[in-house]
Amino acid sequence: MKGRVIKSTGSWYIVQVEGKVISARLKGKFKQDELKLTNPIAVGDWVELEKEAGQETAVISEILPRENYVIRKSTRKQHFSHIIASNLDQAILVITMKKPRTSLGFIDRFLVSTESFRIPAILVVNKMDQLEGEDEAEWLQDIHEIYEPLGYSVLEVSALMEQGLKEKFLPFIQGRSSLIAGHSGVGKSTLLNALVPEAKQDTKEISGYSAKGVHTTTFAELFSIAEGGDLIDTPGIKEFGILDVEENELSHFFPEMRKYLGQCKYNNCTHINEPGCVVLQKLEQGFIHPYRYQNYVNILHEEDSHR
Ligand SMILES: Nc1nc2c(ncn2[C@@H]2O[C@H](COP(=O)(O)OP(=O)(O)OP(=O)(O)O)[C@@H](O)[C@H]2O)c(=O)[nH]1
Ligand SMILES: [Mg+2]
Ligand SMILES: [Zn+2]
Repeated sequence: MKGRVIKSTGSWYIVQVEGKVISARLKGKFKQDELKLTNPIAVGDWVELEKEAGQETAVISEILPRENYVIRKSTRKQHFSHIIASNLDQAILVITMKKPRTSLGFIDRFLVSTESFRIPAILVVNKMDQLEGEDEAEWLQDIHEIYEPLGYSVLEVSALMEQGLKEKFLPFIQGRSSLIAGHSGVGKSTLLNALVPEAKQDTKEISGYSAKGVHTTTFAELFSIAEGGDLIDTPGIKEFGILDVEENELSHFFPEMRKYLGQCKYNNCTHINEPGCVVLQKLEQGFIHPYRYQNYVNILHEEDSHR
C-alpha cells in the first residue's frame, strides 16, 4: 500500500494511508543518492509499505521519488543535511515585526532557498494585532513594496485573533501541501491550530533572546485541513542554509535580476563591479530594490567564505 509520512519519531514513522494513520519502520538500510542525510525519510515523503503479519504496524519498503524538498544543513553533523519536508506545493514564511522581528536578510535567504528548490513562496505577516507606531508601519510598508512586485504574495493576519485566516489565508492553502516556516515564536503553531483545531500543537511565548535554541515545536509534522490540503508545521529556524549555489548562479534566484541575465557584458558576471553589468545599471535606475541588492551581495560574500 501507498502512504504519506506525516511525522517521524526517531525510528518510527507515522504514515497516513487512505485517511488512517499507521506506525511504520524502515527495514534495512536505504541507499540514498548523492546527498548525505541525517534523516532517510522526511515528512511529506510518499512511501510504499507492507503490513507486518499479525500486527498493527507496517514496514516501509520504498520511498517514492521526491518531487522536491526543503533541506537544511545539519547542526549536529558536519557535511550532512536534513530534509525538513518534501513534496511541497508551496512554502509559507511567517514573519513578524516584533517578538521577534524578522529581518529582510532572513526573508531574502529564505526566498533564495525556495527559488533554488523551485518551490513557490508566500509571506504571511502575523501578529497584526500588535502593530503600532510609525517604525512598525514602515517595516510593513517595506515588506509590501519590496516583495509584491517580485510576485510574492504578502498576507496580513493575526493567528491569535483569528483575523485574515478564512478570508485571506485559506484560499492560498486549499488543496495544496504547504510548508510553514519562520523564526521561533512568530506563531507558526498558533496559525496551524487556528486552522486545524484538533492539531493541538504546543505554543509558547518566547522568553527573550537569552533562551537561544529553545523551540516549542521540535519536529516537523503534517496536518490535513478540513477544507482540503495539508499544512506542515516545522521547528523555528534561525538561519537558513543555502546549499551549493555557485557564485554566478545566485542571481538566478532573485526574480528581479533573473530577467536581465545574459544581458551583462560578461557571461560569468557576478554583478558586483564588472563593466557593462546590466544588473548594476538597473539598480541605479531604480528597477532593483537597494535592500534586495544589498542582501544579494551579503549572501554572495557569505557563501564565498564557505567555499
Ligand atoms: N499577539 C499575538 N500573539 C501571537 C499571535 N500568534 C501567535 N502569538 C503568540 O506568539 C507566541 C509564539 O507562538 P507559537 O505558535 O508557539 O510560535 P512558533 O512559530 O510555533 O514557535 P516555534 O515552535 O518555537 O518555532 C505564543 O505566545 C503565541 O500566543 C498573534 O497573531 N498575535
Ligand atoms: Mg511551533
Ligand atoms: Zn552583471
